[in-house]
Amino acid sequence: MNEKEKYGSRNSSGRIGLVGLPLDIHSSYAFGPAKAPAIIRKALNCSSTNTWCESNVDSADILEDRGDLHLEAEDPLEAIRLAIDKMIRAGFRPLSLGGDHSVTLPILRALQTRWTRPAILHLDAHSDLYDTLNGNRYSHACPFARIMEEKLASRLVQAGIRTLNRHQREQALRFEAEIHEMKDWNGVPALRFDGPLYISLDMDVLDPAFAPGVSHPEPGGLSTREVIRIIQSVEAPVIVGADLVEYNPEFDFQEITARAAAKLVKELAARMAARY
Ligand SMILES: [Mn+2]
Repeated sequence: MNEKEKYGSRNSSGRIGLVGLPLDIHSSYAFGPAKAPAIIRKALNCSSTNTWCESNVDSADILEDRGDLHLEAEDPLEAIRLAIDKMIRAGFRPLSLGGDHSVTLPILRALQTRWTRPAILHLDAHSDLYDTLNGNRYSHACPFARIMEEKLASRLVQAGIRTLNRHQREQALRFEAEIHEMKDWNGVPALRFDGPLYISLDMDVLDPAFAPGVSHPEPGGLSTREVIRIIQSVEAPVIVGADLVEYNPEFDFQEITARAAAKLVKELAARMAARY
């Protein structure tokens, strides 16, 4: 098997479609993630580095850029669901650039077309399990409560979490979320899934030292290398999609966070393309 066959984007699970989701109306504190897709793309294509992933595959060979969605619609979350559904029907697995974390709910709704109830690996400082925040049930603090209520995922495994309050601990119990909290961190855990897996990566899972450009920086987080290690080592027969959300260029410094995001996009793509 040559390299192209081994890592080829046209494998049986579908090509990988890069898509930008410029939306931040469901942010609760600061706006900015709507501007993220264009800036992450710039970092991806910056000649300061190359397009290769660490696992000897060229991201340019496995990623097909489908551009940004236009989300001026009255119901942008429904517009995302429709667009992702269309991508999946066209044979793509979505790799999306957020956008705030509210985008994950419509993506999970759309995935059911082809992948019924995938497991979710959610990397974040926050569990995003609020029933509602500031009166908004579609807030970026709530997507995983909605996803679990709608039974869109078979398992919810969260890592990097370091902001649980009483309400969110109750919600985690209610939804049987499996949480790897930072307070118990003892190196990258062995993460194993028997069926299709979706990965949702909030940039604030990284320590603010590695990614200052987020709306809700939370000290005590992961290094860029630890997140890469999680992506490279997670075991699952197929990764059906992934999102990278909550990059806020308004708070970035020297494009540190944009470059970390671009690096993680490449490693997510490589992991999605790999056959296990
Ligand atoms: Mn977060």
